[in-house]
Amino acid sequence: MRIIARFILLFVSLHATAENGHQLWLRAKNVRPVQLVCTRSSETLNLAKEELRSGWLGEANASVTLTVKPDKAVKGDGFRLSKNEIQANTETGILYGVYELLRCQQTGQSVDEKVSNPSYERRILNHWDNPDGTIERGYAGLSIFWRKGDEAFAVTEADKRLWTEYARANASVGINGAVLNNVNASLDVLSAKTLGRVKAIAAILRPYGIKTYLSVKFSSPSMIGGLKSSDPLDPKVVQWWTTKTKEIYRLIPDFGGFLVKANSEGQPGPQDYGRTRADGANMLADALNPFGGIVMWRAFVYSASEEDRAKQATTEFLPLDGQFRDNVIIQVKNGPIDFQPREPFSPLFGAMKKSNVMPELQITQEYLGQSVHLVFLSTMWEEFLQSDTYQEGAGSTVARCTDGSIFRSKHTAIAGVANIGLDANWCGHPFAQANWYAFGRLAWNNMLSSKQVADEWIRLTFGNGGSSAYSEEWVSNFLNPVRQMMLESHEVTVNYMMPLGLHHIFAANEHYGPGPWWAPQGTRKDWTPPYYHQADTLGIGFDRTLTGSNAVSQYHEPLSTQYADVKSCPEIYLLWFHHLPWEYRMKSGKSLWDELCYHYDAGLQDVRRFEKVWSSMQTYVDKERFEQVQSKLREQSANAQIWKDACLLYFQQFSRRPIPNDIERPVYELDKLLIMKMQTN
Ligand code: GCW
Repeated sequence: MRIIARFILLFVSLHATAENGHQLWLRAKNVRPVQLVCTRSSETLNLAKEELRSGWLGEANASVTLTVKPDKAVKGDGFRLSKNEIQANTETGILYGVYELLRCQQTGQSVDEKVSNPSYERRILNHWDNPDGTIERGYAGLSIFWRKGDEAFAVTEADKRLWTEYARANASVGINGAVLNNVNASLDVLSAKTLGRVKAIAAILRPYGIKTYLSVKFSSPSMIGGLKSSDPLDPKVVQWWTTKTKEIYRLIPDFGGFLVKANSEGQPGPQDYGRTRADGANMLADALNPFGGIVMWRAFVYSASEEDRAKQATTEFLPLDGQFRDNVIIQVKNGPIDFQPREPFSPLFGAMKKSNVMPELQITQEYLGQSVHLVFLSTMWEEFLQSDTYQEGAGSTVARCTDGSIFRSKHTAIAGVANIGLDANWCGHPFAQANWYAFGRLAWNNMLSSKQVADEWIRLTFGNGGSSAYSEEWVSNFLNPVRQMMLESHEVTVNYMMPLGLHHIFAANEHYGPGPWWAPQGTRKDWTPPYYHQADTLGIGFDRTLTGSNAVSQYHEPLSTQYADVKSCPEIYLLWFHHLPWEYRMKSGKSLWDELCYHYDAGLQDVRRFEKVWSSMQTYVDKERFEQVQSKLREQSANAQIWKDACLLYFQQFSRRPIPNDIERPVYELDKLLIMKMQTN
């Protein structure tokens, strides 16, 4: 008996110390006492105080003053910070100031006097979670919000604990909104039971400054409301949404609003009734307006028409500019197609001058190795945010076009499709946590460098809880090489998946492995890779110049000319905009075919190098995370081999050229690759 008891104890204590990654980047240790001066008290301020007490690494017994008072230099939930004082217009601003102060301490930076204002008013996670608990494009377990079964709507203590941890993690990086369900919205979302649960979630998120939003199905009035139609101009439909919206606000007074995917990939929308997208968005916006709610109306639209898919969103939305209510924000994916490993920015940014426009980024790695590949997305987002649209002269970056610096938008926002699930470590891959972190940090400050973001994240996540742990040795042997690996990881992945502007050459619908050949009979052309790579014996690439789809014309000069001219088109976008002969001379002097081969091979070699980098980190990382990352990198490099072999051997059938001799030979046969299904875990 005693032995069993001892075993249980051992198991419990082992379990308690096993590192499962659940704490994310919030790991302060060796904290010191601190004296707090704050005359007010509220749920949010109490959280702020509690965070300071449990995370203070400054001078022992120092005194810190928290003051809520109006200050013109401070905007929204921004704050004024100094070593011993945090001042803000709002209580949430105080909380953000506390997290910033603690982050400085925990990462070993000095706390400089400064005002910090958010780049975007709304910094929102989009959860593609379904009511049955599954997650579309989720790779880290089931939903933290929804589940199926008898207990689906019971709000348990475990639920509350998890939602609190989730809220805290978000607030610590400035995220202040969560869309709780999939844009492919279920009709159940507006049921009384579901709204009851939303109310419970909202109650937990509220003190952390986070608003809840819902994705709604446009056809709800006819599908669940008993109406004959869902025509946005039908007064009964308007009335239905008005009543429903009131019901929601009765339950959740600070409800954020609706996210809508309409007339896109089979979803219903205003066009089903001969109305415009603006008619649809405005009808919902009017219902929300009395309560201060907003509509995020997605521009992810394309149909099986003959027009180049990359052009369709702009063709449809640009003529509607100026027709949307000021509480509508057009939510545009970063690129014109669909979260590909690399895309140029969507030409809608900066072009819709009379509408609120917000970027949608994808944190979940649908097209970037899911929860297996180590890919730090911050560099990709930085490249996007800093892209110059030239819409109002040089320097009209996407960041400035969307954050209110250039256009006087009533609302500014940015969304990221979440990578969060019930997995103990939330995101599947330990390094995928860095993408959640980076989204929040860039949403708060869209000028941050990825280098800084990576640096912070590594220190907080692997640094043993505080600045005292950052010896020079640790910095040079752990932090620097790991940060370098993170900063290179996106380019490396692009290299072994889709270099030089190639895009959408995945096998089947799971978007994981390579399938440049994938085109089952009867499948819509624009859902198959050959539509995108256009490889033939003459060359490869999608001609989007005047001789092709002329998508280049959607960009503002000088970009339009720059992209159209093969000489000035950046090589990272070459095959996005041009169909070129295999023997085309690249800037390196190599032929296009050879260059393609070198890119694929470099990607593979670099992942192998990452494996070695990580293997040398054993002494700096707990066993669990060390081994988990090691095993995932092993799989990533096996996958990179498959990507390289599949793409080169397949395209070689058209190029009819040898793979340069100094490149490692493919190890697979093409006919095996054609039938191979790459596993995602
Ligand atoms: O990227 C594609 C995904 C779909 C997704 C869609 C969208 C939610 O493959 O799974 O649906 O985009 O963004 O609406």
